[in-house]
Amino acid sequence: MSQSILTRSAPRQTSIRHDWQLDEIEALLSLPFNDLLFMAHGVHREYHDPNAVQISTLLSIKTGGCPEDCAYCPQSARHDTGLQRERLLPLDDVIAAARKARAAGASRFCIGAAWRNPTDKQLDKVLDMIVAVKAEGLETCATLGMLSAGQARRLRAAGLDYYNHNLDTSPEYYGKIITTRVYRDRLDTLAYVRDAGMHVCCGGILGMGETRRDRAGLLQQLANLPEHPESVPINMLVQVEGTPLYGAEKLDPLEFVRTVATARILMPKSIVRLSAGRDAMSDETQTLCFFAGANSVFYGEKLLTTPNPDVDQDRWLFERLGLNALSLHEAAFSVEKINDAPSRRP
Ligand code: SAM
Ligand code: DTB
Ligand code: SF4
Repeated sequence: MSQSILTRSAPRQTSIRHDWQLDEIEALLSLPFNDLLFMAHGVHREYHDPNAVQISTLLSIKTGGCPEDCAYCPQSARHDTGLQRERLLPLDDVIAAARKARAAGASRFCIGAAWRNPTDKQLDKVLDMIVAVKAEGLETCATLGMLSAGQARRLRAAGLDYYNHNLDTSPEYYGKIITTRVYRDRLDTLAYVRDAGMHVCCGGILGMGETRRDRAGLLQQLANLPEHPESVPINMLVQVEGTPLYGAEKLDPLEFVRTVATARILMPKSIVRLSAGRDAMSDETQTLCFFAGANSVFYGEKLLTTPNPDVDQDRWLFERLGLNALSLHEAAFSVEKINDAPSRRP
């Protein structure tokens, strides 16, 4: 266990809030960079082992042909991206991929489907996959689109640990990106997931032409949920030719780091995942994100359909930074124990 000596016995001062105002969040995002990173890193150390990074692996179980019109997504049937549509993967392929992910050191295996929502018949097949992946000793996560309350309960009963469902952007900007569903639909699914007793994985995408105020708006929605999502994936848009957002003005990487830092301050306990977009990101930008409070990545050469840094490249980065790829549950638990131990010195 790699508990940093610098975190030991640090009392927690940052409280968990759910009443963040938009202006407050925008003010954080606009702080001088060093002040923002100093604050975010301080919060990070209060709640997490600063030298631990959790690794998750993604598998697309149903690729392409999605009826939704998300302007960023290569899997929408409405955009001509040249992506080959595929049928639902057979169970054995999913098990083989989970074994490979575990052998590479992943602690969580996430399956994704290009659906608006699963039908009950499709869900039956996914439930078998969840049972099988759990039997391999991995935490399970799924992202299948919108769910009914009953579907959320069935997923939980099968043993699903996390459900990923992103808000993607601010409520105000959402209509510019997606017209086939509304923000409320996303919030409803998140509530069903929570009520069913699953952990929530919810974040968004930056670099879609949104303003800083929109980024603040996204973070406000996440931070003011009744409970903070356990995982908050922050994606940098992967620009795919054929999607409406291909050619959009690129976001300044330092603005991306600012958003990660602000997410860490607003949601101290959550695991903040540096998600899509790492392939086009410098090691230095990623390093700043880890300093700012990111403590999870997707590992493996492919996300769902787009490239991700290869495993050797990531290992080399972690080695240079002294970051340990371990189960963050384990790491968070150990910090919890240290901080909350009755024998703790003041
Ligand atoms: N269809 C389901 C849904 O939309 O909820 C699950 C799969 S969908 C691909 C999962 C998430 O991937 C989206 O919510 C979005 O945040 C992210 N995503 C998709 N395309 C992306 C891209 N080109 N760049 C960055 N993130 C992307
Ligand atoms: C998330 O926030 N990012 C991941 C995961 N959740 C499912 C997906 C990224 C997808 C990037 C585009 C692709 O590979 O198709
Ligand atoms: Fe479909 Fe999900 Fe892609 Fe939207 S993000 S087009 S819902 S696969």
